[in-house]
Amino acid sequence: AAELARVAADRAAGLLAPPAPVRLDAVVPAPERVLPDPAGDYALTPDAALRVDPAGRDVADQLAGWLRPATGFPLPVTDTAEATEGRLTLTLSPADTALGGAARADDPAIAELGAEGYRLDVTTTGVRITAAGPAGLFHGAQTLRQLLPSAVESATPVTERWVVPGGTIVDRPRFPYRGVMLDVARHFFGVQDVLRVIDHLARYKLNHLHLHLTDDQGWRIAVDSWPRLTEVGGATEVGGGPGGWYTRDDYRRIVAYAARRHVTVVPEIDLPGHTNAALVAYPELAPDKTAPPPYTGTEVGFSYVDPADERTYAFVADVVGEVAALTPGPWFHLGGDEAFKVPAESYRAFVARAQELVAATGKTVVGWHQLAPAEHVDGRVLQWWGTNGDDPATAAAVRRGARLILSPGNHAYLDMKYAPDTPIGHDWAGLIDVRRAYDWDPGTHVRGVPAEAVLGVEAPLWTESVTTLAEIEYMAFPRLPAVAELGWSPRETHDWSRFRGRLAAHGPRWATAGITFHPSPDIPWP
Ligand code: TNX
Repeated sequence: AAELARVAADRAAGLLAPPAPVRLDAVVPAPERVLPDPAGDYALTPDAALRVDPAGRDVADQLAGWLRPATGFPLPVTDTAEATEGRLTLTLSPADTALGGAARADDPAIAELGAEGYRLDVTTTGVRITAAGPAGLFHGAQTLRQLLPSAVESATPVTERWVVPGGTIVDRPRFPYRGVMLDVARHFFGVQDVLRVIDHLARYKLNHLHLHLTDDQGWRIAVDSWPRLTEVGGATEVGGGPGGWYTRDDYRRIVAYAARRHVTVVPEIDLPGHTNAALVAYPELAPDKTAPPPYTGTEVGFSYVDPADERTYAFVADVVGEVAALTPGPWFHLGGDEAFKVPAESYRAFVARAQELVAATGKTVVGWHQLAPAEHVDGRVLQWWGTNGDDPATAAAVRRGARLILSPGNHAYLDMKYAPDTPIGHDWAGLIDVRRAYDWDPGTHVRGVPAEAVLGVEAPLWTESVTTLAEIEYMAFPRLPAVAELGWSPRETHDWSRFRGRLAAHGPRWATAGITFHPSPDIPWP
């Protein structure tokens, strides 16, 4: 009994021990400006309420939803107009209004923080997040979530002192485009898995989810005018598994869930190569008009739709039209990589026509940087996945007006192994430990491409060897936060030793949230 009592007392002491204090500068990605005020710590208490402007209501509801399970507090959400009590306040500041009395002379006005920036003030009496719009409030709310003890990630109530460190954060992104690509073609991932990945993006202020929807091994998005694409082309995947596809409603659900988290979905239909699944479904699209066998291996570069047949362009127009109509975001990704069997001249001609078909839907063309030699179309964006930072064709396309998304294979690829003993993944672009994922600069990475032409960064996850949500998470954590920081944080904050320290504190968060991660030896986990 004495032993039991001692154990119980130890446990209680453990529960009551003050949490490891979170520092105001512990946020990932690093904020633009952090002004700690050690005298201003705020303790969230059971009577706290959230007050919000009507347009920020949905963000406040989400924030309350993140905080209620672990705290067990009711955290009612009320309109700023009706309630005077409340310790967490989310306000939208109209673009022409400078900050009130709390503003320091050298602070940018909220309007200057843009659509995604925010200001967060923590004082002994409460927390205030101010932004020009809901996206900024949302990013501010994610910052607040990181400033609470890691136990906030618990799905059930925890006894804890819910202290938020005092001070002010003024923050906005370096680049407007910050993304992750998920290959749902090599292995199919259901809607629930994709929604969880969107939550992971949102934590780290990533704002684009690029879905690689089609490839040799499977076609994953329903197209009403070409139903066999999914009925036949969707029924395979790498390794011979059952595959799968998204119905129009599935896709709408993904898009809507992402939108609520201020994430834009970028659909990719990979053309003219990587199309074996489409050719199995519709042999008329094949150069020799015969159906190839379904493909469940992992080679690339062997398939292509017939660039010499008008029927192919009708197909592209139908597919692009339907997928664009389902997609509220401004982007449409045409793929364009590894069409090794298509001669350069017909490749360029095909791409030029396909780009026009995208433009006709009102979307902006995105494509892998192999699109570069094709003629320019207004606003087009190339996605750099090279490994040597040097490609004259890409630099020339940028001079003609293209912008660039940086996904260098040897830094940003989430499917590369961390180390030789990583159980899944590739190594064709080298091994990518956390430091390698972090230590590069998107603004200066490609020769001849000025920082002004860089739209942002994206971390692609190809899934030839990735078969489960846990494996997605294992490859993404902790490299996804590293790439997110390159996309969000000002270059002046770039510092490997400080980054690894900040990142280390996220391990317990992931563990508590049930997120699988690679316990990289690069990081001084607590
Ligand atoms: C190259 S990167 C590909 C993909 C593969 C990937 C594997 C790119 C645009 N194409 O088809 O899945 O390598 O790392």
